[in-house]
Amino acid sequence: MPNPLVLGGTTEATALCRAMAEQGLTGTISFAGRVERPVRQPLPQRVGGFGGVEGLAAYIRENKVTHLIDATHPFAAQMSRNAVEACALTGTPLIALTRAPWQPQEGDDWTRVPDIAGAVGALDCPAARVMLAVGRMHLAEFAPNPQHFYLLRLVDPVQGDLPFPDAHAIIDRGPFTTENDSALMQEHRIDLVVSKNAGGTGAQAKITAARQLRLPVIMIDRPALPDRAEAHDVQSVIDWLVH
Ligand code: 3Y8
Ligand code: NAP
Repeated sequence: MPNPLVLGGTTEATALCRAMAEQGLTGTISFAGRVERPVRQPLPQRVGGFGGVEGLAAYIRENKVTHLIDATHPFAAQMSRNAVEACALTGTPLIALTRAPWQPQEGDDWTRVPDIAGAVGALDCPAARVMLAVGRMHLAEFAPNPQHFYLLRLVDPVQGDLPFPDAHAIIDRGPFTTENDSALMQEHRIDLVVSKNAGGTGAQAKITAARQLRLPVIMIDRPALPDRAEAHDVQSVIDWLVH
């Protein structure tokens, strides 16, 4: 019986764990512990870092993990790099469950930047009303542009002050809906959106809403990831796991 470890934290990881449980498969899903209450999962879960590559390799050995499934977010690049190295060290089969990046469509007004720093650079512009929906971890990097009003969306409240003089934080977790994001943008008179190119559906609402409202988007490209086997749907991963 396979004993997989799923690196989670995405809509796809949750869907995978639900399908595995429905098909009578066991395994463990892992979270970094970024938020107070990770979403309930149909498989046993563990929370917290492993302690780098060595820590993950030790976890694999000690828990007799037979397969590693990296279903983390495309921006969780460090975790994905560690997974490739730990699986090479321990000879553990690895597959990534990932989703294609969003592509600009008719009506989109994207300015693509290579990383968070590129987005900060693109915000060196006259005062605007910016929807900054990139989570909490990189907020401080956006401090150099205090001229803007920022509409923030966070999973958990920030302890202490926000790094901007003029900001409003919404505490909410996705997946989000287009109508909700469209209403939010109109209510706060947003005229610019900043987003990671997360792909998938959970974070996509603001991109669709921006298109409908004809708002420009600063789109942050994904970090480069090492080569590894990849699947884009849950059943392919399960077929890989059981065969
Ligand atoms: C802790 C685990 C599920 C997973 C759902 C997806 C969809 C909803 C939309 C916006 C964008 C953002 C953020 C976002 C979304 C899904 C997915 C996704 C974006 C949870 C979760 C964990 C996290 C961590 C969190 C980060 C933050 C990023 C908020 C669970 C809810 C902005 C990414 O406060 C913090 O420290 C938050 C940190 C990493 C990025 C950042 O830099 O701050 N996700 N998000 C995981 C762990 O501990 O290992 O509780 O469900 C999961 C989800 N968030 O099961 O349905 O699949 O992407 N997550 C981005 O895409 O830009 C919000 O607001 O429009
Ligand atoms: P990261 O920068 O790639 O990883 C930093 C460190 O966090 C890793 O080296 C590891 O610590 C720990 N870690 C990350 N994911 C983990 C997991 N699933 N289980 C156990 N430890 C984990 O990761 P991140 O960008 O902070 O993302 C953290 C979590 O949030 C992931 O589960 C990811 O899927 C989820 N998430 C992230 C984003 C995003 O925008 N980054 C969006 C949605 C969801 P050790 O080195 O100690 O093992």
